[in-house]
Amino acid sequence: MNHALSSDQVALYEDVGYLSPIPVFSGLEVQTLRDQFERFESAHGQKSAGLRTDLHLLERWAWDVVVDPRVVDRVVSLLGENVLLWSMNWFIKDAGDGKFVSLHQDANYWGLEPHDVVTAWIALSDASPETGPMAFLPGSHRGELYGHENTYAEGNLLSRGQVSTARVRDEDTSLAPLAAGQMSLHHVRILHGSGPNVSQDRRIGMVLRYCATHVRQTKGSDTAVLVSGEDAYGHFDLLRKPQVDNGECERQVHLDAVERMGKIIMAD
Ligand SMILES: O=C(O)CCC(=O)C(=O)O
Repeated sequence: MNHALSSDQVALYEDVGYLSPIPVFSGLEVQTLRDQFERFESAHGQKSAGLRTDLHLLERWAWDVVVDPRVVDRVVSLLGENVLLWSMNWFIKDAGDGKFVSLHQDANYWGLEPHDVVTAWIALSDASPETGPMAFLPGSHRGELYGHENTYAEGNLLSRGQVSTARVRDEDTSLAPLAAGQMSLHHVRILHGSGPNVSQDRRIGMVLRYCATHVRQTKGSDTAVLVSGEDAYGHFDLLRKPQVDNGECERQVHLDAVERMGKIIMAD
C-alpha cells in the first residue's frame, strides 16, 4: 500500500508550510514504541539524553521507524522520490518541567542547502494543547529567513536557546496538537516554537529530519541514511541499519555521526 499524500495535502503544505495531524501508528504500535524508548532511557540513565540523537544508528526499532513507508511515502510526496534521513532528535517535555522551544527557523543553523528539507514530528505520547504542542506561523516558510539571537535561556530545549528576531503575535500562529501515533510534517524555513507542558504526562516527540538527495551540507562532512530511491549525488556518507542493538561497531558509527552533527550545529 502506498501512503502518498493527496494533491490537496501537498498543495496545503506548499501554502502553509506544514501538515497536521497525519495518523501513522495504531495505539498498540505507539505504546510499543514508547515502551522501547523508555526502556532505552532506563538502561542508559542520564547518558540517554546524549545517546538518543540519531538513535536509529544504535537500535533497530528506531531504524524501522525512519524507513516506515507510512512516514517515508508522505515525505516522498513533498520532496520527490530520492530521499535521505538526515537526523533524528527527541523533543521531550516532562510533566510540569517548564521546558519550551522558542520561535525559530531550522534552516538557519543546519547548513543544509537548498531548503528541500522536511521534519516529521511523531508523537509517542499525546501532544494535546496542555502539553505544549508545536505552534507554526502559517506561510512563513515562503518569507524571509530571519536572524536569531542565542539566549541560552534556562528551559529552552534548543541547543543555544535560539530566538528568531521575527516579530510574531501569538494569535497569528496555529497550534498543531497531536494524539499519540500521529505526526506533523513541517518545512525547514517555517517559524515555529512551543510552550510548556502543564499536563500530567510526558510529551515525547520523535523527530525525523529528511532531505532530498540533491541537498548539500555546507558546514562540514556529514552522514545520512537513504530511505527512498537512489542517491546520485554522494553529498553525505551513507550509513546502514544496525546489525545488533547497541553493538560495539554500532556505537562507533553512532558516535562519529553525532560528533560530526554536533560540529555542524555549533559551527557558528
Ligand atoms: O518539539 C517542539 O516543541 C519543537 C520541535 C522543533 O523545533 C522541530 O522539530 O524543529
